Amino acid sequence: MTKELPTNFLWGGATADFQYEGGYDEGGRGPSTHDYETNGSPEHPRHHTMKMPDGRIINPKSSFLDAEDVPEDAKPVWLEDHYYPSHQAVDFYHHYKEDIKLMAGMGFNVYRFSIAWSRIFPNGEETEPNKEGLKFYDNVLSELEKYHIQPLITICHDEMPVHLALKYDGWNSRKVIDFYVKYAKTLFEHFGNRCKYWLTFNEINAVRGFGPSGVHKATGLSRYQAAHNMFVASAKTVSLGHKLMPHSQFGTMYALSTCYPATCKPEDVFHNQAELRENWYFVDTMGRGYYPRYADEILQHHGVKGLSEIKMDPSDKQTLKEGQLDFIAFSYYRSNTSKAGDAWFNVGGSANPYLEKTPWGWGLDPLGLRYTMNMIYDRIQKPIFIVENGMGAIDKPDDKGYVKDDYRIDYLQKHLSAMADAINIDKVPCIGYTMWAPIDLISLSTGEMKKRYGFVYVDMDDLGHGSLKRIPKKSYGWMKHIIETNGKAL
Ligand code: BGP
Repeated sequence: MTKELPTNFLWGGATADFQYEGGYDEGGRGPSTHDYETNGSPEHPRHHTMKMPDGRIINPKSSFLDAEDVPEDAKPVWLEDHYYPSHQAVDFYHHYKEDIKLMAGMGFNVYRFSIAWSRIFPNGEETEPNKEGLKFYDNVLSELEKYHIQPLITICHDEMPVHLALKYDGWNSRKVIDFYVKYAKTLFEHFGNRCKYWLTFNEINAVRGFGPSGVHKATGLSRYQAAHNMFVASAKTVSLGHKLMPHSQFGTMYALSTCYPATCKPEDVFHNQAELRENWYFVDTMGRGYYPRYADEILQHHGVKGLSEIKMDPSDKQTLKEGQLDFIAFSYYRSNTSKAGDAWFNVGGSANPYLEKTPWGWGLDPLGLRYTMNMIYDRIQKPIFIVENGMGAIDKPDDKGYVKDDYRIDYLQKHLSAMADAINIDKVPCIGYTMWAPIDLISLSTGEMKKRYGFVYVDMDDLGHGSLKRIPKKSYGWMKHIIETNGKAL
């Protein structure tokens, strides 16, 4: 069967502001929750306790404010003099012209990026947006238009102005819904005629474990309250977007690295069904516009009695119904396994003996991508969009900075072939594919540079030292050819 894709298929790459953009104190940008993360160097592990500006001590486990994970022996410290990855990142802020040209060189016709909320509303509560912040993204859009690359904008990628996290406890508060909708409306009024595809949130289902909620004391209840408030914020935004921009299309992005039962023992299979529902809870509610019948079961896994414990407004039901998503966007990197007795959201998963693994233990599973695409479409009959997939690896440049990343080519070849089979053989409608991440940037989970994903090498190390020079890798030319042939060469 041919691997050639439909003519209107969108090919591109995806990035997130705090891992890529830098310029954290330029152009009037306010501090974002991500600005308070350390890097992941051995001397200063990323999961570090730190003091927030208001004196509270937090441990931003992974990328989020989550106090319950502070280890008992942690010594609270203010890490003022340490390197924070989001401060410079790889400086797209000053390299956007060069980077977009490199993307165009591969033939991209879509580029997914996130807007930094605190660049538009520095503390989240202002009534007027920051003009310089809008101007920066205007410039980015103009550059994309020059090369006929259409944007796919993530409104909120795991972050918020730190002020909203501190003052309101992030998404735990309904007040943040209004701040978010005001922010989204500003984007629609300003960029609406230049962008068709929008994502309201990145990996929203991560809220259940280590999520991007800005919640200070994360408990089962506060996490699921945050999720509810995010559902409502997303639905309001989708309805508003449809009204202001009749041709717009909305998705939310889910982390859907799938999960298999560790064995065919019925108890493991049954446990795995519930583990999968942990994610479907988010997809079903936003894709269908109402909470699924198993919602209470999921909440009980997290110590919440049921939906009756979540604070809702009487109008929320209608809001969710009206603000359903147009497409389902997801990230896929690997698959996991689960067995009876495993903790919920066991993202590391039990070992799968049939899969090879990356240096970070992520099981490589291209067929799992095809399986996931089918599962989503069977469930929610709406188009899908693969908005993240890629291979984090330790690249070793030669003395000219050139990286021969055959392993990445192999990973992408297999995953893109599986995707083409899902589209051509299984008839799953898929709008496009944006590879994470076209240019090397900072890893979310490790805060390091050494876990690289790009088609383009960036000369920078874990502590932010380097020339920031961009050098295309071997995979750059390979991907260019795949896009040129619209997948036929896979
Ligand atoms: C997703 C995030 C991205 C990105 C990616 C790769 O969860 O949406 O922001 O970083 O994962 O993960 P990592 O950087 O941890 O390897």
